[in-house]
Amino acid sequence: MKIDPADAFIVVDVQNDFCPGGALPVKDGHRVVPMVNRLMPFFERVVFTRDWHPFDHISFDHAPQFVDQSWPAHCVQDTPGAEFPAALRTGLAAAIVSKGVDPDKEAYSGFEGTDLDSRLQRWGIRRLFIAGIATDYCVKHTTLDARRLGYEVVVITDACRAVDVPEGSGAAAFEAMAAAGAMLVTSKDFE
Ligand code: VGL
Ligand code: ZN
Repeated sequence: MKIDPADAFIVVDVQNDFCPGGALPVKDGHRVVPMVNRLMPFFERVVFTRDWHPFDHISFDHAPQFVDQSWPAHCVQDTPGAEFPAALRTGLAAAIVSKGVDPDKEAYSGFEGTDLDSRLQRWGIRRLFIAGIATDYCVKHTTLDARRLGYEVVVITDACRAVDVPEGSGAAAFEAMAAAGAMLVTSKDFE
């Protein structure tokens, strides 16, 4: 891949609660960390999104069903579960965008209720490279919003991990992103 100054790398919700041992563990979530670390230096602009919920967020449920988008309490503001994994090279990020902050609203997309679009516009960004967790929720919704907003989007598939409940929803999400005009690549396309 040839990267230029109009490109930005959006790292979606690589947070402790989405890794093994976390409150809403995504299988092999921690595996994206070394990949993201390797990819970040290719970009002048890196943005981290983070799920940043109040303790009483609307999506939290004592008997979470996942398929109906009710979840165990996760990524509660200022708790260890909401932090980035220690191994993630957060110093390379130009910005951190918090979402899901409103107790009454779900927000899977990094653009929803945030200044992400205006920041990217200010930097002159036209193309987004996207990776992170979870493929079938925040990666998908961030990608679909980016396409609606007119960005070119490249999803780095092997640097994403899915909730995958029901099984296959991760694969279906990649199909939906491709259908919306996102290009799918792997981290091997960077060297
Ligand atoms: C996410 C479920 C609930 C995500 C966030 O980051 O994909 N998934 N909240
Ligand atoms: Zn959430």
